[in-house]
Amino acid sequence: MGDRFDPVKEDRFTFGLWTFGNPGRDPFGEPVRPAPNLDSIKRWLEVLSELGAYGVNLHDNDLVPFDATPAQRDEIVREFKKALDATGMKVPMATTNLFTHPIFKDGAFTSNDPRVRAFALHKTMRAIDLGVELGAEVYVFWGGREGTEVDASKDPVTAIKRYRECINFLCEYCADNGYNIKFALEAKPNEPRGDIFLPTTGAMLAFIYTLDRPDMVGLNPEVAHEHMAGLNFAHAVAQALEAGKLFHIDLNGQKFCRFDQDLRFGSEDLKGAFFLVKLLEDYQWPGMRHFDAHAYRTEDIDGVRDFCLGCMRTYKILKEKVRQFNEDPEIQGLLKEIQVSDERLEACMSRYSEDNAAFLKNEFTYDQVKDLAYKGLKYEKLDQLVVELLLGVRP
Ligand code: GCO
Ligand code: MN
Ligand code: MN
Repeated sequence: MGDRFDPVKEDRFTFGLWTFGNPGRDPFGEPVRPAPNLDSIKRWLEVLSELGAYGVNLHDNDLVPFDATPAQRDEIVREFKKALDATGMKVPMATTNLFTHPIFKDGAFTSNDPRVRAFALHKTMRAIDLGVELGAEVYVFWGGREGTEVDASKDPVTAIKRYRECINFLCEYCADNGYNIKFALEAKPNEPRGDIFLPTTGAMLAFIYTLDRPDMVGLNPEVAHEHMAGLNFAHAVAQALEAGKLFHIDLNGQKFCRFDQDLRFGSEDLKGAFFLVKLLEDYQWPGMRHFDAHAYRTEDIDGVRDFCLGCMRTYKILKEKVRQFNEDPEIQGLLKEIQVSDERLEACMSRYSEDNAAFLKNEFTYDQVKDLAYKGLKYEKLDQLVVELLLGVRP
């Protein structure tokens, strides 16, 4: 489109091979675009690089078919690396497909059958090797099949213990091999399972602190997954960020409380997308801006290109809106009024002491706040200013 919102490598935008490669199959309809193969992947590396993307991420089987021989694997990886070099594209994140093959129909790390769990570890260790070979420094775990439809079939406490055992095992594997890689866990409430274990970013965060090596493990929150659960995504990301656990992010669009739509970033809930970008930019979060989404089923290959460009441009446009928000005198003036400060009180609340408690309990009474109870906070005005800023009519 040729303006300042066109992406450049420094923006650090990445796409999964499974995103631009998505053939548009859904539970009711056949693919509408060709299935990806090594040649089309190579072409996409060129297209994305020209568009200004920084890199691609992959599941093991996005690149190497499930049944490839070791020699075929090596040949594919060699070719792929050549294409990466030629286009300057990087692979900052990798992950394992533990959901497509029928062997994982009742879970991988939480399967009732130890043979399936063992195979999940076998597959993941090899996929981690591949990720490390390609230069990935973040390894994502999305437990798509880790769940149930039939609650009688699985004790959920046992399932969590199995999950923990596998993540612990894989952390040791990476440490033992000296791999410079961190794990990022991705929560989702349901789909493809009726219910997926550890369904929200918050649940995943609590799980991390029960692991043997919590320092190695963080989060990969996804817009769509939190919106499926009806939650405020920016709030989930903020908690991860504040805890130093935002290791990766899956950006996309999603109508609330529906099936997993994986829409173009910013195509739904623009205000939510704005506050997400604001959070990441205000806190100068250093990670990749990764898109885990796919083009509408109405699109051909040109439409997929439009989709990729759209994700990146919308992010950059919202980033510009964040700058405007932060410099808008009226908005900033209102915020100053709203965000009151009181040094004495704040110092008193910041640390418990007998004196501080006595002051708050005995001297600081309702009398001193009663005027606040019915005082308007001007949030209507503030929010309207945000809406007008997003609609492009602020000066
Ligand atoms: C989904 C998930 C996946 C994962 C991917 C990487 O709902 O299908 O979001 O796209 O992010 O498997 O782990
Ligand atoms: Mn998803
Ligand atoms: Mn995802």
